[in-house]
Amino acid sequence: MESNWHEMNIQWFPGHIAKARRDILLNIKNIDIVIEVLDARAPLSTKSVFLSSLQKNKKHLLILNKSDLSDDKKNILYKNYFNKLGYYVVLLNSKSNNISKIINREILSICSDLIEKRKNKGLKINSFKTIIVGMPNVGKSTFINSYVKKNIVKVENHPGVTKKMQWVKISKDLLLLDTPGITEPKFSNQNIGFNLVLIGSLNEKNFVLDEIILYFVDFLKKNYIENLKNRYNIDVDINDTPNQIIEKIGISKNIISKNSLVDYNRVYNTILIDFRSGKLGKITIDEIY
Ligand SMILES: Nc1nc2c(ncn2[C@@H]2O[C@H](COP(=O)(O)OP(=O)(O)OP(=O)(O)O)[C@@H](O)[C@H]2O)c(=O)[nH]1
Ligand SMILES: [Mg+2]
Repeated sequence: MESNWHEMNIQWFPGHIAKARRDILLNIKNIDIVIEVLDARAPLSTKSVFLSSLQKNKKHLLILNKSDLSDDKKNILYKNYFNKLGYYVVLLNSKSNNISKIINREILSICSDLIEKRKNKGLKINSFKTIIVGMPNVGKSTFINSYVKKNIVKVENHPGVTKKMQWVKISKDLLLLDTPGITEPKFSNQNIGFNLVLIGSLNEKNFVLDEIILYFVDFLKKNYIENLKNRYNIDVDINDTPNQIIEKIGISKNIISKNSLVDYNRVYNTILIDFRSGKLGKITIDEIY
């Protein structure tokens, strides 16, 4: 069987993403602020290489979204990490209801020099165009809806929901462009692809889950062993193999097939659902060095 790694490299670049990237290139010239939404559980894996390469002279705000699901300590580390690289950074839960205040304050501060310039030229001072970009399913449309306080664009819990670019008028002074999630045609290493499946940015239906979940269980054992123990009510030894841990989870949660053996596929899905929904606890899967 082909490995997941090979499969991933050929499957994750559908036509509408290639088109979205072309459209972003066409629109970005007229934009004042690029707002890139990352998933705080995997901020490095969801950081777009494509966007980094084209934003040399743009103001660039990173939203570390879903920070309600990520590790609080890592949130701070990543905020500092991206600040040092020259980005403006906001940690956010886009499902909370106070985000317009936070973002407005941030935009005014980011654009203070632009406002000054416009003032001097006698132009309208605080009218801004922003583009919302990021990988699939990171919460771009949720961010917009929450910002305007109404369901203006479509949100669903799977990747590839937004298919076309869409301008959203926030107020007479602020225009937002919602874009489909974009991915890289190739990733520099396999773990990035695995992490994108784990957070739901790539659809797990296109992959064989076992390799990904065994990798994840090994990561949990090394970094979040208490979460594993608490969620599944099991003892975990640091020398356990991922397969042994899967076995323990299956027995503890009674995920057993007709032949009285642990049903591995159902355990894989349980772990995936528990992680995505936050039931495994607040976890960040990208490792920062
Ligand atoms: N817990 C949590 N869930 C979030 C947050 N933001 C978005 N979500 C959920 O994430 C899922 C995807 O949200 P969307 O807004 O559709 O994501 P998108 O980036 O527009 O996705 P595409 O259009 O497919 O690229 C939905 O189930 C949202 O409810 C957040 O900050 N916290
Ligand atoms: Mg969307």
